[in-house]
Amino acid sequence: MQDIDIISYLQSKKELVDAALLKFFSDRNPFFDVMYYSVGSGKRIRPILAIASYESSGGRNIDEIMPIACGLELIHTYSLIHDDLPAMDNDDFRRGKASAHRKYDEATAILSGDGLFAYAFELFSMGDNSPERLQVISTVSEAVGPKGVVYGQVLDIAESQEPCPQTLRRIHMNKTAKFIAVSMKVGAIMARMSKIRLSALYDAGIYLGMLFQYTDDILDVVGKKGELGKTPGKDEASGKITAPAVYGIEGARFRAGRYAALAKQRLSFLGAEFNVLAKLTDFVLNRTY
Ligand code: GRG
Repeated sequence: MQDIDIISYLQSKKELVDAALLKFFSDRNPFFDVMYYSVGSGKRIRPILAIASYESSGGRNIDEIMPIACGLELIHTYSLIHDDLPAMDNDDFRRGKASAHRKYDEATAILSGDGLFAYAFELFSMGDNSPERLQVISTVSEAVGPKGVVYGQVLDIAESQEPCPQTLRRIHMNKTAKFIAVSMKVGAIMARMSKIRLSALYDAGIYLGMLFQYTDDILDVVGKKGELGKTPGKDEASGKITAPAVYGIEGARFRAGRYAALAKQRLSFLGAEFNVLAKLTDFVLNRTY
């Protein structure tokens, strides 16, 4: 397998995802423009993971995976819009501009989230009625609903919790890791990966997802979130249970490195085609945004 420049790889896949998203939001009713305001930027990590694992698993038809990849980004965007609402994290900025409820109003932001969630499932259902597609729909619903992201958010906003390793792990696992893992899994499902390999890939995705949230927490303290209009250290100041709050910055960095190693160990089991995901893991470990 040839050596991959991960930065160019991420850039080229992001461009493909951005173009597909634009297409899914063009020439529809005016509310699509309102929803697209929030969709309009972002790193596109989840769709890129779906595409990378589809291609690493032998998938060759990008049109088969792209609507699914875009659907993941819509659910992610929906979670960010609702996370920013005054009833939740109450953030005025997102992705370098005014958050949806600040740009429009709360009702519009709530409805944007509702619309993106339903539209995601329309995209997942596009194409044939294969058993793989049904598996994608059930796998994603499980990961983002009350057994996954929704539960993670419930725990994240709950007050007076002990900042202990168990609570931190439960929040990170549900809020972030399961969704990241499933983004990888759906790509492999669509490329018809065997069950035993799917399980190794999912485990790699969980470790990558934990790593992703650790680096997100670390960047909140030492990163450049302020440049995006965010308040650096906001999580820390509001008493949120974050990796640095539980382990300190150095402890959190050390554990992030361990998650990266575990993810790469599982990926190596899957073979050289998954090298791109190992590189992506290193990118997440060292990311500055
Ligand atoms: C059912 C999906 C769903 C949501 C309802 C509001 C809510 C419940 C959940 C919020 C969960 C949340 C905000 C998790 C944070 C995950 C995270 C690390 C976000 C940052 O992701 P990036 O860095 O952001 O990929 P960009 O902007 O680059 O896409």
